[in-house]
Amino acid sequence: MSHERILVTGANGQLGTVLTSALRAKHGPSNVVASDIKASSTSSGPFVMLDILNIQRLTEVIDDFRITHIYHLAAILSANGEWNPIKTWNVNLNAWINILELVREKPVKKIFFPSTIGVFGDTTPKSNTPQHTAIDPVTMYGVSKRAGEMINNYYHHKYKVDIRSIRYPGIIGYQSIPSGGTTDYAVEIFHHAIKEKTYTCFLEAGTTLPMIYIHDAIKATLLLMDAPADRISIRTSYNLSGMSFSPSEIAKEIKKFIPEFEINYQPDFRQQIANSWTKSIDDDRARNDWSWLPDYDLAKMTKDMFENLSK
Ligand code: AKB
Repeated sequence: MSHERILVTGANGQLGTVLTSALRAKHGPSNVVASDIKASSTSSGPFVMLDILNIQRLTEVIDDFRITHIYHLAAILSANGEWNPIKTWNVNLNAWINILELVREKPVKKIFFPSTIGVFGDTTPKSNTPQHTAIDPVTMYGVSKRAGEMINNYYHHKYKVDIRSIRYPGIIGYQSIPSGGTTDYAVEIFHHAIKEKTYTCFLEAGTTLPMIYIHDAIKATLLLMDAPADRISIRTSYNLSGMSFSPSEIAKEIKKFIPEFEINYQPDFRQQIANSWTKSIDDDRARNDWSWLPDYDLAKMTKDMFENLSK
């Protein structure tokens, strides 16, 4: 039986929903407490309503459930973050610092912080982006996540907190429709293809971005969190790569399943965000340190998406 008592914040989100299920399958449903600012429609284990900025409530939850591990997924993503930058800073960074301060005093052993390819900016090399490189993000999402990465490194070295983190590419999954991100098109496109056989994309045809299938994102998270501490050489956040493609390339792949599918392009403000990000990622450190290897490329992911969405 697992000795881990896990808290997942932002558990109703795109990654949270699937990660909570995976953790429950691994550690037992009662050992994984899901939390979110909004009520949950599913209840396969304990759930608490939690505004991540409410420190008193957070303290109660950690104490009441004797939490030993935290996966802090609550965040405001790149596109939504631009509508309210100060709120984004508070939710993405100040709430994280509150958690780190609490963790120093509590018997919490390990914590997980999701970072993003959104930390990369105009000065970052666009192809095969190295782990250590120029990082000048242009969105408040990227700024707050980059600050979080540096805070991770600080708390690890100063207070020995066992913090682990991944820079996720855009995540694609069939379990939910994401909102507020720049890579959301790559999920929306499947739903529109099935329902309407057409999709109007908010990015230009040739905008290549790093992406990852949800199963690989979960696999990487569990691998990282299970790795022995002496294998973790990056305490800011690990680069992670799944695949890279553009809207026109995914549309071509979708046409193999729905030949009449048509894509149109109407770029909006998210195009500028996407242009500041990189196209492909060098994740050698994740491969060397905790044996990371993705299972899905564009073709395999597209097939799996259609199989699952058609259920
Ligand atoms: C977003 O588009 O904001 C996110 C991300 C890449 O972190 N999906």
